[in-house]
Amino acid sequence: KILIIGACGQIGVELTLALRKIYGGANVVASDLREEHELLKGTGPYVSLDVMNKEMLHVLVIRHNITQVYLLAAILSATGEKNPLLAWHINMQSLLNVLDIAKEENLDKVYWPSSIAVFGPNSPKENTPQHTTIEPATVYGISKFAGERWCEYYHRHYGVDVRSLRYPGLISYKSAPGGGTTDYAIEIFHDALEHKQYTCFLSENTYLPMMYMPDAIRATIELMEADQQQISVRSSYNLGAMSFSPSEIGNEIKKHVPAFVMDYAPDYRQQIADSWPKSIDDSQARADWGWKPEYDLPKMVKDMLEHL
Ligand code: VAH
Repeated sequence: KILIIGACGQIGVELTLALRKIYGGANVVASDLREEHELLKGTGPYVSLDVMNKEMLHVLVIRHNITQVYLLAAILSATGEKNPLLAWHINMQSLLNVLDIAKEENLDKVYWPSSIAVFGPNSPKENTPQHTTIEPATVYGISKFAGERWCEYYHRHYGVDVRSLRYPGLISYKSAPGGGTTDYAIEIFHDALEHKQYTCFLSENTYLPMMYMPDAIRATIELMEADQQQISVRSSYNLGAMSFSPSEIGNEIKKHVPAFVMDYAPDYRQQIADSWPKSIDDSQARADWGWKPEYDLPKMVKDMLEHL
């Protein structure tokens, strides 16, 4: 059975629904600190869980016969900069709790997301390679990079089959984002439809690697279903789909909402975005387990607006 930790978050809701469709609702236990998300109600078992409570997590894994854990709970980049030590503590201890229980209970597989946020100002900005200088400039990035090192350690020393993807900024409409720097690319849709206006907290030419949620969910499942010998990266795979700037997504939205206007008021999140790559080289993921994105900017904008 699968346990999803952080099932009510932006990724968690969609990953829970996708996994339940494949493996059956009863075989996917959803958990979060928060109460059950509307979209999850009636689709399978839900338990309240604080992943920082290792004993509680261990009991839950045994009681529900869990054999795979997806750990999605984390403090994201923007929120993390407001509370550095809390973000470090939560992002690291939650992962260590899961990895150690995976070792003790000999779990089949573990999934844990990293991020392009591991790259810092000294990494190549264009087509950032899988292996390169990695000097994260945010607490979130530091915790994700350290987490990647721990994943590789637990795989090498204890044989834990933990797999990971460095997600770009993710755009979705089913569940609210959780305090990320790329959240502008979600807010812009809601404001375009409600107010036909959006004030962006990043400057107009801030290019960032981005991906539509359906691609991210499919990548996660394809990675987790790959044979072990296909996996050559046990830290975290670079994963890419597209890159765009606020003005580019604004212009694409304007094709559907002609009255839409946009202005810019960069805030503290501009420095975070400026420390990240503009585009990602994900050739290792394509070579190892056949990764291929399906959504580009026009296709994503059309789908987002149709659903919203
Ligand atoms: C964030 N959405 O902004 C996350 C992600 C690459 C961005 O890690 O913090």
